[in-house]
Amino acid sequence: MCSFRREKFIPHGGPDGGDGGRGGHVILKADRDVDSLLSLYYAPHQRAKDGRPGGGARMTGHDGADVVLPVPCGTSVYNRDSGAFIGDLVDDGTELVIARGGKGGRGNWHWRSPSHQVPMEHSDGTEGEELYVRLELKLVADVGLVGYPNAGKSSLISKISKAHPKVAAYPFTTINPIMGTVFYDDYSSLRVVDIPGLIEGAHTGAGLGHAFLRHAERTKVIVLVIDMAGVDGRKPYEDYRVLRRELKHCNPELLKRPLLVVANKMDLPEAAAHLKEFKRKTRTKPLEISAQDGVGLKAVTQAMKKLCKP
Ligand SMILES: Nc1nc2c(ncn2[C@@H]2O[C@H](COP(=O)(O)OP(=O)(O)OP(=O)(O)O)[C@@H](O)[C@H]2O)c(=O)[nH]1
Ligand SMILES: [Mg+2]
Repeated sequence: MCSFRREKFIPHGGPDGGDGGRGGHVILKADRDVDSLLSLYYAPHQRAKDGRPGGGARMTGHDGADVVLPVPCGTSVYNRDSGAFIGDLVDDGTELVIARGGKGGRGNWHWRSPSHQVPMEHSDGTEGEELYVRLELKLVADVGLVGYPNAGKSSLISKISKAHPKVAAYPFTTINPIMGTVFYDDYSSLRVVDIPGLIEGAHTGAGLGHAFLRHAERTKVIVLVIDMAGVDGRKPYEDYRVLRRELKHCNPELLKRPLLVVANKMDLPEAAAHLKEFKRKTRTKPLEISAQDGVGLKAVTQAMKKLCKP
């Protein structure tokens, strides 16, 4: 504001133009009660409020209100045009300012001096930032279930948590990652994610591809669910090798995580022979379970807990 004090008994009141307020910021805030980016998908243009102009009597204008957009924990923010990584929102409550509001201008009061008593100068505010961002959600879970289609991942998660994904005898029943929470007797809990089935060549796009494996990137432990009965006519130990290879192609870091191998469908008669061969060829000690009958699940959940909290 450029203004001068004019008052009946105050001669030469002098300059008194105040500053403008700053524009609002656009802020993303991780919120554990939000579970998808859907609301931003439908309202992608977000604009914070303008700052208010300064006034006479050295009054500073109001700052513009910020826009705080809740996003799920595990959201990564990238600049859409340059692809540059801007930040991660992992813990509940963390905030990331993605576009700062412009600064307010300065009023003519600032230009006063004994030799410059009628300053008409004032400065304009600056423009706020404007940009396009790409938001990517990587679910934050403690444990990721990885396996071939039909291995029984969904059966397992539905038995150990309250998640109820569809379970059916055809491949690729699960096409989106499903979250479930396992509760323990000591009131602790672990978040488990059921990742859609992987097949050989997933890194080249076969099946549903390996894009979903990014959800495994943030897990502490990976559980490989193997169909030990070989219901779909594959060799279980081959499955194990292929799964490891696909994990490596996706992100070599994944294989450095603690890996828990689970032999599912042990209720079927073929499974025992396969398991013997599996142990010999892979030198692993899989936990034997039957997700369908609920056998051996306690050992799995306990092992998950042990690996997650060393
Ligand atoms: N006999 C037996 N069948 C099982 C067991 N666990 C799962 N199944 C069956 O295997 C089939 C596939 O199970 P799902 O849990 O849907 O397998 P999934 O790994 O989630 O498969 P996708 O979602 O397609 O990747 C279903 O018909 C289940 O009933 C088990 O322990 N024993
Ligand atoms: Mg499934």
